[in-house]
Amino acid sequence: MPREGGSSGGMGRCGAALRLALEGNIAVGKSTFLKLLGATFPQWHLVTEPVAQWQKVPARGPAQAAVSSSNLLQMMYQEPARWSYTFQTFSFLSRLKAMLEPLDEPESPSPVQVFERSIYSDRYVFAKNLSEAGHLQPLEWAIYQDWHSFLLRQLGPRTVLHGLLYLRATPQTCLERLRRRARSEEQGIQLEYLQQLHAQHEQWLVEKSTEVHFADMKHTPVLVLDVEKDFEHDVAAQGGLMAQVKAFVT
Ligand code: DGT
Repeated sequence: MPREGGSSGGMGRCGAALRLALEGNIAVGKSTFLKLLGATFPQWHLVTEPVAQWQKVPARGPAQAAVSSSNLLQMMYQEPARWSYTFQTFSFLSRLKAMLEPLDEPESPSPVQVFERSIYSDRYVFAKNLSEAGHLQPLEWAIYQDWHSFLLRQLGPRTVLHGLLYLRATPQTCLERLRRRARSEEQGIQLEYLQQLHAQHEQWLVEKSTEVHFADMKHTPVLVLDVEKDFEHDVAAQGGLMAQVKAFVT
């Protein structure tokens, strides 16, 4: 069970499936990478990030009827000081639900589950960064951390990941990919924000200087995958990346 303090190591499984998260900066190529994993390992269970849910959050009237919807992603980018805490509660909840969702076929031999981002990047990349940038008030950051730790301790082994795949590229490259895909909510994103998120990923996954509060996650193996060079249309690069993932899980 994940608990505060102590340590453990190795890619030990809990239950049948090996659970991995795919981490990396905004627009680094996680969705493309996930599709590649799906094509290479068709028996794996892949869970995409619910960005569409964040873009259309239903608001409910007194009788619980959906009266309208809000684009929380856009609200967070437009007014970060007002909406960051709300965003992090919602993104955490959607990530937790995805993680706790039972597999469709519990008896199937699906040996590996891969989640696009995780309840850990929610805290150790995004919420931490928003706190350091002053968009989460100290009180909000304290409350976030309190319920995050409490819930994960209560939920125990089901919230443990056995490995982390870190897609790594420079912030400049991510910015170019972000501009190319032109998601409307992200128009105002500047290089500085991607540099901050890059630094958070590096501290957490490479330098290991971020304090991780869960014993079962302190020594989770990390596979760093260099995707500075665009792999989307490069079959040889794709083969190299998939071979690294295969070696990591076996
Ligand atoms: P990809 O496939 O590597 O291009 O990845 P994206 O950009 O589709 O997916 P991702 O996870 O980087 O995020 C989608 C959008 O949501 C992006 O604008 C960043 C934002 N976002 C994701 N998670 C969080 C979070 O926990 N907090 C905040 N503030 N923003 C987040």
